[in-house]
Formats: sequence, C-alpha cells, structure tokens
Amino acid sequence: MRIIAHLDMDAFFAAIEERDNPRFFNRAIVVGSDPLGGRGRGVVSTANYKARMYGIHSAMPISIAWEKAKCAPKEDKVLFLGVDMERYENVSSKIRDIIISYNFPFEQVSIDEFFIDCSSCKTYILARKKLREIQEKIKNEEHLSCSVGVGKNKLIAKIASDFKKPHGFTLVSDKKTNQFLKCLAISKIPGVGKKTVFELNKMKVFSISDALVISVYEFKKKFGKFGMSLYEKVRGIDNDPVGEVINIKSVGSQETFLRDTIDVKEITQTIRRLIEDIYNRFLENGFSFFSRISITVRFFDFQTIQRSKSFECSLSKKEDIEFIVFQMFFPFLDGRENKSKKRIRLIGIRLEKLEKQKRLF
Ligand code: TTP
Ligand code: MG
Repeated sequence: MRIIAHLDMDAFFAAIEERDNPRFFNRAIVVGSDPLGGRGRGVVSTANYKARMYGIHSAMPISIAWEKAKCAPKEDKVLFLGVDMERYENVSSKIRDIIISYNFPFEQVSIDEFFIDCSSCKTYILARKKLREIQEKIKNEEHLSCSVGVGKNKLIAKIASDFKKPHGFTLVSDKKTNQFLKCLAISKIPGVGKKTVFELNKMKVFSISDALVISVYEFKKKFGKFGMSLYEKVRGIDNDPVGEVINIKSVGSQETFLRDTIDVKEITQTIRRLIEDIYNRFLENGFSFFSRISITVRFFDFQTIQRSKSFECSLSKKEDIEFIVFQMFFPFLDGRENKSKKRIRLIGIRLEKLEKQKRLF
C-alpha cells in the first residue's frame, strides 16, 4: 500500500515576513511588486490569510490589490512588501533539511511544497504520527506553519493538503477516497484551471461526482491527452511515483515594464539586467551548473507564455545563459511567436536544475 503526503507551507512568503519582523505580527500582508500608490504594474506573489479577507490573492495585479486594501480600517492598514527571494529560498532549504532528517523518499515540487513517500510506515496511523511530528518540528524550529494532506497517491495527497488551511492535517484513507472526492468542486483537481472549468461546466460538470458520468471517449475528444488523465483523476487514479529530485533549486527573476513595450532595445537591456542578477545569485548560493532555462513572457492582455529548454550536459557560463535566453526570447520580438506584435508587459527568466559540483558521470 502506498501512503503519500503532500506538505505545503501556509502563505509562505508572507509568513516569513511576519515571522522575521515582529512589528508585522498579526497584520494583513501582501508580498509582491511595488504598488506605487496604486499605479504599480506588477503582481501579488502572495497575501497572508488576513489580507486574503479583503479578496487579495496570488497573481492578482498589484494595482487591484491596492484598491482592495482600501477596505481595511485606517488603524490596521494592509502592508505591501517587496519580494526577497533569496531569503525565502534559504528558508525553503531549512524546511527541506527537516524533511530529509526523517529519511523518507521525497520530492520538492516548488519553493514551498513537498511530496513525501511514507509507504514504509505501512499504516496510516504511523504515517500520521511521523507527519504530525514533521509539521510540529517545522512550527517549533522555523516558526512557520504548513498544511499536510495524506492519501493513497500524489493526487489525493495534494487535494487533501489544500482541504484545510492553514495548519491543517487531512488524511484520506484508501476506503474514504471516493467519498472525499465526490463532494469537491471539479476545480479542486490539480491542473484544472479556469478554461477547463469553463469547458466542463458546458458539459454540465461542476463537481467531481458530475464528471464520473463522462466517458473516456468524451474526455479525450474534448481535451485530447489531458482528457485521458482527467478521466483517471476524477476517479482518484494517479500512479506517478514520488521522484527523488535532488537538483530542485532554481534561481529566477522577473520584471514588469513601466509601460507595455515591444521596443527591442528596452527589452534586451532588461534581459541583460535580469541575467546579471540571476547569475550573481546563482554564484552566491554556491552553484556551478544548471541544466534548464525557463522564460516567461506576459503580453499586455495578460496572455502568459512559458518556454523551457533542457540540456543533457550541464552549463555554467553567463555567456551560455545570454546566448540561450536571447534565442528563446527573439521569436517573441520578431513575430515568429508574436505575429500581431503585441506589446509585452512582463518578462521572466529562471535557471533550473542547479548543481553545486561537477557531475562525475
Ligand atoms: P502557494 O503555496 O501557492 O501559496 P502560499 O504558500 O502563499 O499560500 P497557501 O497557504 O495557499 O499555500 O505558493 C507558494 C509561494 O510561491 C507563495 O508564498 C508566493 C509564491 N507564488 C508566487 O510568487 N506567485 C504565484 O502566483 C503563486 C501562486 C505563488
Ligand atoms: Mg503554500
């Protein structure tokens, strides 16, 4: 029997800010780009639970967050803070170290979430005990809270960790899986975003149980390959193993232009600046190699495109980054990927699969 857990930190960036600055205690906090008094053009990275009460959430334009924050009482204003990625990455490695100390196979999937394979516990009772210990250790040593979901696979664990937040612990045993899934909205399935929900609603699917009457053929016809996986997911099926991801670290940066632009000079200057910043952080953190680069382009209408390139041999030089990044960005500037020459709002670059030493093989 597999016993898989998903651990996700609560309001991660904001919780770190609250922890590290006693004067922020119990305040509503938004972490993201500079709101510039409501004229800022970036986005919210995250908001703590108190700020979420005003309707502020991740990925929301910071100008809208600023407007929403006006509902807060004068004596308890919402605080807007910048992003300090380096500090958050350091905290992330401390959380990882705590998880490593329990000797379970695990996989870090983002800066604040981990899958942990607790199958060696054999019973849910023992797995619960160990995972509660990890949750408490993170609370006691890092003074941060997280939510944990446990189930028969990664899919159930992930849905369960989101079921009760913050500081939740939701265990869905094998037997209870179908009952648990049935009551949930279809949007709770990871990977089902707004567009898919819209299409599913047209098929009269609102909850996971509504989706059970849709045949695999219908799903495939509507959503292609993703339809097949959706057919399985609504039934709680997921055989994805917990991978041993060692080189999970990444360093990245993004910038929102003051005005949407398609000016090649302005964009290339920004790309160079971002690369400079990323490369310095890459070296400062003791890394020597990377084997994937991802870029993000967000157009003025918020259409956002991401592209990644992986390399069989790890690379290490700044010139390599520049060469590849420009190769990846140019199609968005010369029309190949941007036929109507849409103006660009934001660009982002990320170095991934980082390594500290040269591989010996
Ligand atoms: P999440 O785990 O999605 O969010 P969270 O930890 O802030 O809140 P929750 O309690 O709901 O888990 O993301 C982890 C961090 O990643 C988050 O603190 C900030 C960052 N992030 C962004 O920068 N942009 C985004 O759009 C999202 C979703 C997250
Ligand atoms: Mg989180």
